[in-house]
Amino acid sequence: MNITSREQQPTNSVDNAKSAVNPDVTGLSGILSNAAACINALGNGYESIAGKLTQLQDRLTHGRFHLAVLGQFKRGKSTLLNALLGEEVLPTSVVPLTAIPTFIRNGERLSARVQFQNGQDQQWAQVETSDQLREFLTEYVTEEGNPNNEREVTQVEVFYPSPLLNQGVVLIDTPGIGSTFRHNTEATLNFLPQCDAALFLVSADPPITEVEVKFLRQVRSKVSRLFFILNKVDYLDNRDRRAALNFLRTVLTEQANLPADASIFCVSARQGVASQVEGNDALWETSGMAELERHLVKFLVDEKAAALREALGRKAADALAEAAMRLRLALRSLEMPLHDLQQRLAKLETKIREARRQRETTGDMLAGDRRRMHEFLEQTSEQLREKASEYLRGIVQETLARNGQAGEDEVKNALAEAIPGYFEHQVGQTTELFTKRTAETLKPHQQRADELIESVRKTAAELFNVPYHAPDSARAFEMVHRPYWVKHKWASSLIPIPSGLVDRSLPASIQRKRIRKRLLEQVDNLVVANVENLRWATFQSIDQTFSQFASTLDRRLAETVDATHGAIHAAMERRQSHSDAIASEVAQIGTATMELEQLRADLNSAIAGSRAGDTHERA
Ligand SMILES: Nc1nc2c(ncn2[C@@H]2O[C@H](COP(=O)(O)OP(=O)(O)OP(=O)(O)O)[C@@H](O)[C@H]2O)c(=O)[nH]1
Ligand SMILES: [Mg+2]
Repeated sequence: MNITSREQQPTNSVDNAKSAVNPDVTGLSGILSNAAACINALGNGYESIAGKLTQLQDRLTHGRFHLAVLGQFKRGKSTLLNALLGEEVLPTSVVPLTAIPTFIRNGERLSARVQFQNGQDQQWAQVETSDQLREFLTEYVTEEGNPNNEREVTQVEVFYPSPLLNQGVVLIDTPGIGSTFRHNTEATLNFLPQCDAALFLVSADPPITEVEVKFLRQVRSKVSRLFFILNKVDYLDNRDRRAALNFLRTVLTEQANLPADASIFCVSARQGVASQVEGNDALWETSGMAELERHLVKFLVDEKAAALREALGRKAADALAEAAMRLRLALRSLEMPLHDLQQRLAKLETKIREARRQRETTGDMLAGDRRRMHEFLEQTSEQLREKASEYLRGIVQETLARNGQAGEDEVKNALAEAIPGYFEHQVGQTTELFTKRTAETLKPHQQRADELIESVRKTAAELFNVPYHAPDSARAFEMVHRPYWVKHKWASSLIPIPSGLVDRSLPASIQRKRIRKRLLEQVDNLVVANVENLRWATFQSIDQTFSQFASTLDRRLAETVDATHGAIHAAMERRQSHSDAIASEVAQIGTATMELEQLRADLNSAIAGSRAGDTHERA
């Protein structure tokens, strides 16, 4: 094992603000890197925005999609990741263990990098075997090796060659919530905004707890794409497994407001690891891991690139807008007489309190609209069931009538031919209907949300006499579509009807009647299955759109408050403590403001360009 010593990273100083922008780099990624360098050079108060931009740029370059495993302590999160990787890379234990979020990325050879709180040091390990890697990680990511995070680690990255990680997906092992190590819960809650999707893990034994339900609600407000996993099913026989699954489903539906048919994967991560180590394919299937892996691969192929680009573009635009507003407010706050500044700040604080009260009212109205949208979906599905049943039953009757001798095979072929086209058409109509209806429903909310955020920005802008940018509604709200269901394979095959002894002894006409009856019953089952697929996918789209809308609103409001109140407050503190340094700071901010404005304009045209089909930098 080769562990390098801590390396010093170059630091940015205020002096290089003018040279931070490199005119030679272009495209979305170049703009992000210039914007990060420019903001980074501003130093105090801007570190988080600069850090955000650097991370976004990095993720764009590598097409990195953050898929985290979340859950209560000891549910088997690290074991599940080991099963997916095919080796015991991450430390696991019977006591609460993982303490630091661990990012597992694709790499040509096994290695790990640890970053520390001072942001300047890092430690690398190049290793030969997964055992060595696990030993190294134990020193940094576990309660055992790094109690209370006394080593002041912020992040650990593991580089590992794996086909699952090939396409830029980053799997993230997170500390379990709810253990006596409260800092582990905090580490995971702080990490949630970085998740693009998550596997929410509970175990069959013990069953889901109140702590987990509360955590799930928090997760749902931050992560819109979730997969549920019931782990440790090897403890249970088939009957108990069904009971555990039913219990989980009831809790998810009644207490976490999830749809009754949300997909839940039953797995034994422990058997999954064993099957990988032994190369036992049959055990990989029976452990449930094979099905989970297939589902994940499909999700990543279908949705990763779009989801990532959408997330990164929006996050970058928000970060730049926030920085621009902050700079202008800081400038005014530094120039204004102190007494005046105090009075204006007090007025802004009153406005912020009012906006927070209004946000609560919007939340209640959104919940009502989401419920009504679900009811409308139920009605639409019921109508579609009736319509589809009538249509497909018609095909059965017609095929049988066309030829008195037509049997099961002819009917089967006729249905297999008709079903995909029929349901594809219904998908198109349903998508159109719900996209339109969701847009109509959310439009007034969007207007109110814009007004709310605008009112805070406007108050700050007016009080401090700076121009303000109205929020960009089109970018803030986008309907969530789930492309996978459009590519769904429709259920269209009939189960062969066994002709029993009784049937064979009956006259031919009665035999045909019985076959027709059974065919019609099966048609009804096919209708139920297909309509159900469509209903469930639409349900998810609605739910995700509403959740995303609410969490976007919260994020925008919090960022607005931070960008206005935070900047003014910081400037006031500087006025009170270092009045002699203010003149040079004012000049510096003036230059940075101009640079940033140019970068914002560049970014907006780059996003517009990529939307219009410019796929040069596609993640
Ligand atoms: N029987 C059984 N045990 C499992 C399974 N998955 C994990 N375990 C065991 O559960 C214990 C906890 O597993 P970990 O993977 O460390 O759990 P974790 O969720 O990462 O725990 P924290 O990092 O503390 O949050 C270990 O003893 C595992 O061997 C499983 O599918 N079946
Ligand atoms: Mg763990």
